[in-house]
Amino acid sequence: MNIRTWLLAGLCWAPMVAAEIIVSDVWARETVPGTNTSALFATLENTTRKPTRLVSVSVEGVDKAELHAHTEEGGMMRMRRVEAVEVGGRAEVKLAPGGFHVMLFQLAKPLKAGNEVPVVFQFANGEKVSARARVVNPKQAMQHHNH
Ligand SMILES: [Cu+2]
Repeated sequence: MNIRTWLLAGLCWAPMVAAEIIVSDVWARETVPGTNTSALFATLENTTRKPTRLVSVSVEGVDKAELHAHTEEGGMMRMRRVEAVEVGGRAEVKLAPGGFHVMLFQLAKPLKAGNEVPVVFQFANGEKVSARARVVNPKQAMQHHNH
C-alpha cells in the first residue's frame, strides 16, 4: 500500500467510528415563574445492533439532572427516578411528556423560550453525545407534541 492509499483509508475510517447513537429533537420546557426545575426531552437512535443505555445527562447551568419515568399507580400518574433508559439495537427511543424524561433541578437561571442550552448525553457504551436543547414554552410544547 502506498502512502496515498494509506492516508485515504485513514480518512475514510474516521467517520465510521463516530456517532453510534444519534440524538435529535432535543428540547426543554420553559421554566414556570417561581420555580427552578424543568424537564428535557429528546429522541435517541441507536444505529448499531448492540443495545445500550442512556445513563446520564448533563445540562449547562443545571446542578442536578435525573432520568425519570412516568408510571401509573392506582390510576395516578407518578414520576419515579430510573437508573438508565434502555436503547435497544437498531431502536429509537423517545423521551417525551408522559414517558421518559430528564428532570432538571436547581437551575442557575430560568430557561427562557427561544434560547438554546448545551446538553451532553452519556451512554453505557462510553459514547458521549453533545447536543443543544431548544427551550420552548408549554403551549408550544403541546403543539410540538401533536404534530
Ligand atoms: Cu420527572
